[in-house]
Amino acid sequence: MKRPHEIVNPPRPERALLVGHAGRDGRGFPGSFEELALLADTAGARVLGSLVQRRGPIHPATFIGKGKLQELAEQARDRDADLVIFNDDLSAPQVRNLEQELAVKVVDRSELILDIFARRARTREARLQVELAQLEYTLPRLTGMWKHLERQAGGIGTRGPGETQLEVDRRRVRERIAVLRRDLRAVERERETQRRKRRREFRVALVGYTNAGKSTLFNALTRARVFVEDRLFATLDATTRQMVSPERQVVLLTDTVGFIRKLPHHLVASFHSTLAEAIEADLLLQIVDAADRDFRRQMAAVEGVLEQILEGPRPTTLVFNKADVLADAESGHGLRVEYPGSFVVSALGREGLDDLRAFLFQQAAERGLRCAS
Ligand SMILES: Nc1nc2c(ncn2[C@@H]2O[C@H](COP(=O)(O)OP(=O)(O)OP(=O)(O)O)[C@@H](O)[C@H]2O)c(=O)[nH]1
Ligand SMILES: [Mg+2]
Repeated sequence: MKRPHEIVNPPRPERALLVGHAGRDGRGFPGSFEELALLADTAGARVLGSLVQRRGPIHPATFIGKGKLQELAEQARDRDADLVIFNDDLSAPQVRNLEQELAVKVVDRSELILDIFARRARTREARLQVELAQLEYTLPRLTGMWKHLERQAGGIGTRGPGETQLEVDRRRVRERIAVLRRDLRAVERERETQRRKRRREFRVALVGYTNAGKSTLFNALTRARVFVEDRLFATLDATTRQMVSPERQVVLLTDTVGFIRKLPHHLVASFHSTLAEAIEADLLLQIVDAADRDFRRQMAAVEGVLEQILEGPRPTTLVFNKADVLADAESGHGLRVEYPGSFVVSALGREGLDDLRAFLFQQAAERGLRCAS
């Protein structure tokens, strides 16, 4: 029999209000703001409601204007919110001012994304990369945050007299960053050795916006069982599998982490070892959720991240996924006309995959010929 103290209640989801400034992302604003709700949900929060500043400049001290701030404070109080999530990055002083005014925790979009990555990181490599990104994000924000705590630390193990708490905190963070960088370099060397063995093979990486269906397509093409979920950032690691044609042609396919608008640049930098497979691939397949009305902006965001991580242009083939939920067959045809050389498939419904497979093997064969000559 269970004793009462053994009954564990699931943690209460944090109750969140979302805040956006419509002037920030131009026409992309509704999409990026809807996405914030998905991010909050993925992070385990319950979204109570949202508040949008439609016009006006960014307020340097509190990001939103005075009137909106008052409205937000009332909502937070009336609806018993635990936290407020902003769709844009905030400076350390802005967070401090807002927390003072609102009397609840304030989190920005980057922090939310970092939090999701931290929750979802399973492998050692992913954990190291996320922690590095989180600390890099925190370091500049430590500035002045602890002014009220500033005091002489002194004593054993500190640098000596005159060091303030802030300096101690900063130094600890920097030391930890150095350790993480060193550990990650070791991981990267290991992967590099693995990759060298594969260098003769034709390598294809699936890249694209989070939730586009990369892992579903990867599983369908390789019979792997990579984790799939209708939430953001289901995948944080790189998985590579072989595809072999009846003629024994081999293609190496890699599934990896997805991208998003305003992806914190620390994350992109620290995920270098996971993204290395994509960085070195012979061909990129950019998977696009054709059923998302924002897919063109999502494509632009993906291309932006690719530009950051690749040294030059890379052969890329577009794969429009989720054809099963497109309004009609016409829209699939329209996409193929608009983007010549692209494929329209349903990874879930396993439609259009034979053509895609044939294309990949043909590319591999052509490369084999090039290499042999
Ligand atoms: N209707 C439909 N849904 C699909 C299709 N392909 C994938 N999905 C769904 O889309 C959601 C996301 O799929 P994933 O394969 O996890 O997407 P991903 O691109 O790997 O996402 P991340 O790992 O988060 O970047 C899941 O709920 C899938 O079932 C498709 O062809 N049609
Ligand atoms: Mg995935």
